[in-house]
Amino acid sequence: AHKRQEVAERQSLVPVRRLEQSPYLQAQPLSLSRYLLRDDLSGIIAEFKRKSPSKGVINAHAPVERTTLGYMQAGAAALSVLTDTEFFGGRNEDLTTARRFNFCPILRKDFVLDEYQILEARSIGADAVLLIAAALTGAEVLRLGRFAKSLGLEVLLEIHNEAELDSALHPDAVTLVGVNNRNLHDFSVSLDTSGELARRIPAEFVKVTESGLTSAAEIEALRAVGYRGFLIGETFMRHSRPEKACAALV
Ligand code: IGP
Repeated sequence: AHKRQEVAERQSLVPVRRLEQSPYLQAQPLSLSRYLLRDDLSGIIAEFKRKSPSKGVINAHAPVERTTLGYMQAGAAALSVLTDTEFFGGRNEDLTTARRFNFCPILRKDFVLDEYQILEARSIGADAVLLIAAALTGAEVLRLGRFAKSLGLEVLLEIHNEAELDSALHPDAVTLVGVNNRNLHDFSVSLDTSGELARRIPAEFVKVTESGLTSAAEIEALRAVGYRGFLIGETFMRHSRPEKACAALV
């Protein structure tokens, strides 16, 4: 409900016709899925996240420019930038800053509820958007996913369990499926979630494992069961120089 209000307020300040004038709409977005499937890249999606509901402040000082450029130089295949302010301390400008300093795919991490936010993602320089199955109906995933696709953005559908997978997996709206290892109710993390759901996800979708990853050994174990994308935030961000933690893991 909060999110809807926040989006409505932004929309009255920055109407759709203004978003449509963004120079980023003239550029071709990069394909997150293709970058993750490249075998000369690491598959790591390195996240810029200042705080979270489960951990509070993780890193209040690392600058977006140095951190995201450092992530890419360290060998991250792609970036994830939180733009939600209330829970994650992010802003749209963070993503645009990351865009200016990088030439890899960027995932906009936010709670997407409507088309405006998807056009907004495109207008700030994102290449892909996250849709969270737990927060949307199957019909909404289909509608929003198709809209994203019409703008050239890829959709990463986030799931936590098989029921969400069954209700929201639309091949013409979704390109990547992300299994979130973090339980949204108690914030506990178990990589077994990814282990168990791997064989339920049809092969046409690129599999991404999200949250709680801390080591190269964990990444290799999940790669062996089919994951090609590894979304990592806190393990990097809790260091004063997150890009160095990324370099140490790649
Ligand atoms: C990263 P971690 O445990 O490495 O910091 O997790 C990412 O998976 C997490 O930030 C995330 C998230 C989300 C944040 C996953 N899904 C949805 C906001 C909204």
